[in-house]
Parts: sequence; C-alpha cells; structure tokens
Amino acid sequence: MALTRRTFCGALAGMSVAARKAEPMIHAGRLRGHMEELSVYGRPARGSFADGVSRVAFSDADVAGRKYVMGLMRAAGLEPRIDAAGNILARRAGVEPGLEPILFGSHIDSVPSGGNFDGDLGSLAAIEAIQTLNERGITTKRPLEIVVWSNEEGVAYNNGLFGSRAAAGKLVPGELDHVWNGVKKSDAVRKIGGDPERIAEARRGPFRAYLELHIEQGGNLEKAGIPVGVVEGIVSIDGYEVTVRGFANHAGTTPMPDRQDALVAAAQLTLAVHETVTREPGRQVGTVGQLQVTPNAPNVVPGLVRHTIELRDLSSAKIARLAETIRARAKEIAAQTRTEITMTLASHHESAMAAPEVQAAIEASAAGLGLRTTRLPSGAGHDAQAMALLGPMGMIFVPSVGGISHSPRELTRWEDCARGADVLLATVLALDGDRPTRPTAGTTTARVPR
Ligand code: HGY
Ligand code: MN
Ligand code: MN
Repeated sequence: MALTRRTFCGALAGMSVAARKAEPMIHAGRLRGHMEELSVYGRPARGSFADGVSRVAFSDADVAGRKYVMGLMRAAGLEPRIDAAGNILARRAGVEPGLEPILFGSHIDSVPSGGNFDGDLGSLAAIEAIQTLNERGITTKRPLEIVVWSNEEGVAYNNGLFGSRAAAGKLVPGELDHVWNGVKKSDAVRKIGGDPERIAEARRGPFRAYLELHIEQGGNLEKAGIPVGVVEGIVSIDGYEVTVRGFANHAGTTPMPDRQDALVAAAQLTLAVHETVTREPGRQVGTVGQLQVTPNAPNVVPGLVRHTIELRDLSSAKIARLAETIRARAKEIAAQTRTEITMTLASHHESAMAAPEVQAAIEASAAGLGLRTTRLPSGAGHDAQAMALLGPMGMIFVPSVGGISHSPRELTRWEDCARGADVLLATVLALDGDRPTRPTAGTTTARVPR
C-alpha cells in the first residue's frame, strides 16, 4: 500500500498530538528533534523530511551526518572515536570498568532515496539513552558502549555490514581493493576517518550483549497492533553479480533472429529468479535490484548487461539451493539467446539467531513499561547478525507504517520511536545485571512524564 505524500504528512503531523499510551522515560521531543536534524544530511534539494534521504555510505552526506552524530555524542558527555573500519564508537564508564560492556547502536548510512528511520532510530536512541542516564544521575555497573556502524547498507561496493563485519573479523580477502564508482574501498574508508592499513584493529573484544533498536521495515507489528517486536533471528543474505555478454549492434539493421541481445537474456533471467523463488512455499525472497545496460543507447542492441541477484531466507542452505536452480536456468537462457552469462557470489551474510536471555530481557523491559511484544524474524539484514558471531545479540523492532522501508515514505510514528527507545534503555539497565547504582537523591528510573 503506497503511502501518498498527503497521508505521509498527515501522519507526521498527527503524531505529535497523538495521546501517548505510555509516557517515555527518554526525552521524546529531543529524540524527534535529532531525527529531524539528521535527516537534513542527504535530503534532496528543496526537499523536506517527507522526501527522505540519500546518505549512501562514504558519500559527502554520510560524512556530514557522521559529524553531526559525533557532535551529539559529545553533547552527551562522550568522546567518540572512529575505528580503523570507520565505525564511530563511544564509551560511558561503569562502576566496574573491568566488566564486559553492553554494546548498542545501529547505522546512519542509507540506500539511495531511502527513509529517515532505518538505522537512524537505533543510532540516535542509543545517544538519547546515554543522555537520559546522565540527566538521571545513573551510573551503570558495566561500561556502556554505543556504536554507529559504517556502510551497513552495502549499496557502496555491493557488500553490506562492512563496519560490523570488520569488528567481527569477517571481511572478505581483498575486499578493501574493490573499486566502486571509481573509488577504491580503502580510500573510501579513509574518507570517513578509518585506517585500512590497520583494519585488523577494528576487531572488537567481547561484550555482555549487543542490542539494536530498529524499525521493522515490514508490516507485521502494525497489522498486529503491537508496539514492540522481539527479533527471533535475522535472515541469511546472498548477493550475486551477474554479467550477460551479447553483441552490441545496430538496432535498425540487425534482423531479430541475428541478435545476441544481452538485455533480453537478462530480462529472462530476472523472471527466472522470480519464478524460482516463488515456486515453493516459505518466506524466501529474491530480488534483481540493480541493472546496468551497455551501451545503453536507444538505437543499439544491448551488448552487455551487469545486474545483481539477492536471495534471502533464514536458511542459508535453501538460498544456496535456489541459486543453483537459477544458475541452471541462466545456462539455458544463455544458449537460447546466444549470450554468455556469469553469476558470481559477491557477498554472503550468515543468518543469526537472537540470544534467548536478551530476548527475555527485552520482553521483561517492555512489559515493565506496559508495552505488548511479539516475536518475529527479520527479513532485513542488520549489523546485529555480525555481532551475533561475537556474543549474545538482541534486536528491538518498532512498527513501520504500511510496512514501507528503503523509501522516502518510510515512517515510524514518533510515539513508537520513543517507546522503542524506552525499551532499549530499560533493557540496557536490565542487562547491566542489577538495578542502576548510585541514583542521586531525588532521581528515579521510573517514567517521568516530560
Ligand atoms: O538490506 C537490508 O536488509 C538492510 O536494510 N541493510
Ligand atoms: Mn538498517
Ligand atoms: Mn536498510
């Protein structure tokens, strides 16, 4: 269901007055203000919040957005640092410095013409949680570490979760030598303050738990009328690069039977992906999202097409099997169209299950705030799946209006953003083991209406 711009703006306006069911612990107005300010970086010219952002990793807009977010961290009394992979990290001391930290955050890079909530909510809510702890005079037992991961989306270099994979020691050999848009990845990492020569230093130590607040990017929570989702697991994602070589020729004088039309072959392969993935029951998905035609001229038979194929499912074995079926279809299509088709695995992200103890902590925290929860899988990939390789992980979802994401129409109601941030903060405190220590006289961790 496409949200019209009118509906979108109406929903935005309506949100500020909507009676909140549970007053947030965090400062909802401040979180909203930061979300609106961040959305300026990568906004289309003469656009507004409703026009979303293009803040693709390593772009100037990404650099500017990162600078803004680091300023917010400093305003929250933190000293942000950028690690060798370009991840922004900031640590708040705990009473017992030797304990493993609680790590939480997300990303702020976006897809082209993306939304204002994907990644941004989890990143800004992490800072808001720190700010709220400061204002309440609460010192946790454990150190708290917040993070903004670099290049989560992977639009740049067609391989996502870059910063979190570097932290988990899961970069692909030679990955920093890849070139995209004429720029080597190592130079792009330098541009955002990373240090590719010391990329091994981005490997991170153990943590008590990793938490990520994120919009659902699907419609389940909204349909169910439930404000908080507790993620069970994150899908496995395989990304393929396909090259279709035909023969560029005159569009007027080349008879149809004599053509080796790379785009006709690619179109048939795109349909084959759709047919293969939809042919069997299950939640698997397959997408051809990016396609380049060469020479891309109206009066030339396409000689070369490069495109992607992305397959996702909780089972990596299933998507590997589907890929083999697609590969066999590609062979048949190549023969029929007298083209050459190659299909190369460019990226693989293993599926990851959330830790039961972290799921339980999220559920108990939400219940303590009077908020209903439900468990659900994540069809979107997240940095949390890289962190799951290092320690217990958990994700908190909040509803996406109309289930829309990776679009300027991406929208989560401000009250849901605030409640998600509340659950994040409450879960951090719960995972800290004890009730917060040293609340100064007169402060409370109870919800104080703002
Ligand atoms: O593509 C994804 O699933 C995520 O939004 N990076
Ligand atoms: Mn995301
Ligand atoms: Mn995304």
